[in-house]
Amino acid sequence: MTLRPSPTAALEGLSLPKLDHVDLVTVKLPFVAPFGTSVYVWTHKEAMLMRLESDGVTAWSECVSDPDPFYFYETNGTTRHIIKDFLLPLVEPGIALVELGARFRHVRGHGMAKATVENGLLNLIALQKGVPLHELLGRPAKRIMSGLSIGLKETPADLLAAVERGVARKYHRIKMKVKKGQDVEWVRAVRDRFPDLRLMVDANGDYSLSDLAHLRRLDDFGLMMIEQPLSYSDIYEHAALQKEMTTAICLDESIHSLADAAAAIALKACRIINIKQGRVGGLLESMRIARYCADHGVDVWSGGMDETGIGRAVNIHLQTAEGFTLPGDTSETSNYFDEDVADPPVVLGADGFIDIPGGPGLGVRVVPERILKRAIGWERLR
Ligand code: OSB
Ligand code: MG
Repeated sequence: MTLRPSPTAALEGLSLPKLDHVDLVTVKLPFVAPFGTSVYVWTHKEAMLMRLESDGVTAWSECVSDPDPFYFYETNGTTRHIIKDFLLPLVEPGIALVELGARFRHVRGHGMAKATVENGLLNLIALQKGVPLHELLGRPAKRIMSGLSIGLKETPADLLAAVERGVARKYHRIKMKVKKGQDVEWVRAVRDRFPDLRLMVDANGDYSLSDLAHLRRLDDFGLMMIEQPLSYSDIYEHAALQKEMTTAICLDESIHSLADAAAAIALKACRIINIKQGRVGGLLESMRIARYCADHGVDVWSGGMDETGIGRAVNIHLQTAEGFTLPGDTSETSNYFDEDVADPPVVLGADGFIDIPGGPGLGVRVVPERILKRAIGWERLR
């Protein structure tokens, strides 16, 4: 038997830099169009950004919480509270990054808050070393697969037009949101028009097991997967559903940690997992989950939270890690924003792939004037 290095081996020798300043900056950016899901319709992105400064080097990270608890329990209010009162006090210069992980485990849950701090520190360390984030993670560069998430639309014609635009851009797969009463016939309309499209649906937990007969009708459409059909907190009932459906189930909301992923796999609750680095507490836990899934024959992709260019870049670097076998929710910046806070925007190549932005750290440049233009709150924590 050959012993493989742990998925986070490259990070084991790192220690934390000193921090001269830490700020939380909340920005509000209009979406190019409302983003509808079974749980809410968002018209703006309200993102809490973290700015770290150390010896003249500035590193940014993005918290993926929303102002509301409609997708996930954390909100911009709770993430601020947890970061300020519990996580940041644990960040001591000179301690090992792995020691910080151990300290963070004392705080239960609140993965989005943890990921914000961890992402900021990793970006800062990468900038100080002059290496791209994926290199700090121990991963070689590669081109990243793209995927589009299409929100609920007013009419099937609007949906078909959005799918058509995605197909023309050469996205590697298209996901459409569904909800009760807006599912089978809408999927049929897309499938009839695009017979070979790599297509999947996301219900954000809108169904229950009593909808089994209805959900099984989705098996006719050759979908890549159905994402989170049942409750946001369930694993067990998804196992019962997966037994009765041929379409692969993908879990999103239910997976907060490696332990959750292991439970879901042991119960055969899904065949695919959506890893959002924010939802699971950061890049290190994401890499552990992806490795575990690879070892257990479960496909993984990187989810998105309609991030600004900061969080979008983090998701791109993450996808160099072992185990990310499927295209994720990584779309062009222009799908959400006319003007982002960071440059360059994400743009697909002619073959639908995304190039990792070049240069140290995230490889994107946060534009101060755009931050000032979009800022609705600024708090100095240190
Ligand atoms: O369920 O994957 C989801 C966006 C916000 C909250 C939840 C979800 C989503 C998306 C969009 O589907 C992902 C993206 O394009 O970034
Ligand atoms: Mg989802």
